[in-house]
Amino acid sequence: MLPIMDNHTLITVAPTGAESRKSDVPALPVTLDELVTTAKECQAAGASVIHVHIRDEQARPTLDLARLSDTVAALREGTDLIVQLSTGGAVSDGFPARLAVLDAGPDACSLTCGTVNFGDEVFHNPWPFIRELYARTQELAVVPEFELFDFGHIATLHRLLAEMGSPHGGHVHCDLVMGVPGGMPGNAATLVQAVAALPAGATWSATGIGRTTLPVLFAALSAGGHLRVGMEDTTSFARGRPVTGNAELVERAATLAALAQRPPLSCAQARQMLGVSGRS
Ligand code: KMH
Ligand code: ZN
Repeated sequence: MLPIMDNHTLITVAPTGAESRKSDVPALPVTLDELVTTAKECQAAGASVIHVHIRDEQARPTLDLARLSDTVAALREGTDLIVQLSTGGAVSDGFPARLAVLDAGPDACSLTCGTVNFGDEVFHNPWPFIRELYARTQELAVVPEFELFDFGHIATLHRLLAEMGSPHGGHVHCDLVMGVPGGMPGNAATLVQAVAALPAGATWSATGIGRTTLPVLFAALSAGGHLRVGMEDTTSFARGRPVTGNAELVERAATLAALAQRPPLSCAQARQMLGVSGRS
């Protein structure tokens, strides 16, 4: 029998991000209530991981620790989703605040493996910061997901694992973030090359930003990968049709995964695959 991860699909939802403005995208979940509501809907639709960025009272991105801790608690209370906090934050966030995210006690966190041009900005992830963040995940028993925006990030992931050993939980899971202006393009040929370069035994998901969403989703499914979807990555459902909520993106991913004979993993199965411990 195939291992569960080979005939099922992990669906991660990234509902908010740090880039879109609520005033431009009214359906974006920015309050804690909106986030928990969308999280429940997305779990029901087939998501098992939630990648979390939060906003302040004015709906601006924040890494405020008390707010992050409340968010982790509320998502645990309201859902079974694996709570993965973003350590990327917004491009304007400094390294100390990004490291401190782990003090909010999430199950998991994102860990980007290199600096990348990010539209007109730069998303800074120098090697010493990557090392420090990784060491902190190991100390605090947080499972990292390695975010890979470009091929150099894959080389850095190999270096990180060689120098610092396995992640907490013992399993390497990567997310290919494709189609960022400045990163690798979001298309099937690039995805296949990137997957071939990943560490042996790693599992991977992929997401395509903006109009690369669908090409990357179909390529990931056909190459045996997992999926990340959500309004962090796209605010259009189809040409000229804005997303009305994260759940419809998860529903579409779950439907396509089921058609591909790899239905969504449950939250418990996702925990097992990623090495995230159950909640006590
Ligand atoms: N908002 C981007 C600058 C992550 O969450 O770890 C970084 C990002 C990656 O979204
Ligand atoms: Zn993010």
